[in-house]
Parts: sequence; structure tokens; C-alpha cells
Amino acid sequence: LTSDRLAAAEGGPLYVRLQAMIRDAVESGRLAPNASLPPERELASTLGVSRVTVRKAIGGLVAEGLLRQRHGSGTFVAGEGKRFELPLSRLSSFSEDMRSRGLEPTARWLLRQVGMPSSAEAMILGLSPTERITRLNRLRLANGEPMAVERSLLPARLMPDPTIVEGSLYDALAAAGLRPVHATQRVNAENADEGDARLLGIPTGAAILAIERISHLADGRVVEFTRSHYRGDAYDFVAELKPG
Ligand code: 16G
Repeated sequence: LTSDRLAAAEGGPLYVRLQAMIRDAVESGRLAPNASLPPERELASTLGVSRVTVRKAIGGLVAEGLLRQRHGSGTFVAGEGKRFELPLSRLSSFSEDMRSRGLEPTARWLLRQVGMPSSAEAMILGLSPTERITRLNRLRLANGEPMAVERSLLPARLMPDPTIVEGSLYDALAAAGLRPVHATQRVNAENADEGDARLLGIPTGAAILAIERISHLADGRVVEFTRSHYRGDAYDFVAELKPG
């Protein structure tokens, strides 16, 4: 990305020419998938344009899906649209799913606390309204790339100290003898709100798959209620069907 190339870019307003230059750099492979762009300030000074122009150009390309923005780590070229296939009918964990693909699962904590449930939450977990619950909200990443935002609720009786969940919730539950053995899932399509979009590095309003899982222990007690928002551009959920 140089000022010479910017001068050579197709006419129109400056930010449009800047977009044309970046698009060309991506299409020609000079900017590879996942390559990061220089910081806004640096780009503005290299190209001799204002930061407002750079921001406007990049904002448009993020909305188009050519670039992604990751909170705190800048702007980079979107991946090559590789999609993950996940089984819809197995009681597996995010960490296991990613490891089985040779990817490193990590999490960024958004919330990890014990508190009182709303009446709806108490009902879902089958608790009395005075029983405390543990809330775990995480951004889930695979090799550093955001994949899903997960918000889990557990009875605090089963998970009194949420700080014991380091990487995998299911590993922490298994260690306490509380690995779920049965679950029901509901899947629906939604549009990412601003908060989730920022976390996932996708445009606001982009398609996401919202999955709710209620998991039970062998004795039937509910151990988790998790709402997962998966990037619609990164996931296919597949299920094996038998005649019913
Ligand atoms: C999966 C589950 C989620 C579970 C999590 C545990 C779906 C749709 N959801 O993301 O309910 O809480 O795995 O993963 O598959 P962890 O053990 O890596 O924390």
C-alpha cells in the first residue's frame, strides 16, 4: 500500500480510490488472507491522506467482508472463506471440536461470576428463584481467530467457583464428575448485534447461527444452558439422519 499506487487507483473520491487500491492488493495476493494492515495512523501518513479517509475506506471494506477488524488487534484481510463442519448431533465441546481439527482452542473471558438468576433463567435450569447461578460468557477462538460468543449458565451449586474453568468448561465439569450425558439443542438464524459483531470481527447484521444447548447429567439434572452465537460465514452444522 503506497502513495504511488494510490495515485494510480481509479478516480472518484479519495476513500473510494483507497478502497480500490486495497481491493487490488488483496486480489493480486500482495496482501494475503489473514495479513494485517498497518495501523490507521501509519497508513494515513504513508499515503499522505487523513485518518478520517483511511477509517472511511476500511469501514466500507469491513462491511463488504473483504477486511475484518478484531478488537485490540487491528485490521486484517479476511480468511479464504474456509468453513468448519460441525456435527449437530454429538455432545462434544468447542475445545474438542477444534483440537480434532488440529486448531488451538482459546477463550477470552467476557464475564465469569456467580449471581442471582432471572425468573426465566431459574426456570430453564430448574432452580428455585433464590438459588444462585454461575454465568460464564466467553469469546471462543480457534488459532486466535474468533469463532463464537458463548454465554453459559450453570447452577452455582454444581459450579460454585467459576475460576476453575480455565480452557474447557466440559473438562472442568468432567474433573468434578459432572460431564453432561444428554442434551437438547435448538438452532436458529440471527443477525449479529453490534457487540457480537465487534467480538467476532464481522459486520453488524451479518448472519450468525444461534444455538441453545441444555445439557443434563445422568440423573436428569440440568448442568448447563449455553447460548452460542457462531459466525455464519465460518460454520456448517451437519447431522446424520435415519428414517424416523
Ligand atoms: C460447545 C457447546 C456448548 C458448550 C461448549 C463447551 C455447541 C453448540 N455448544 O460450544 O454448549 O458449553 O461446547 O466447550 O456445540 P468447552 O468445553 O471447550 O468450554
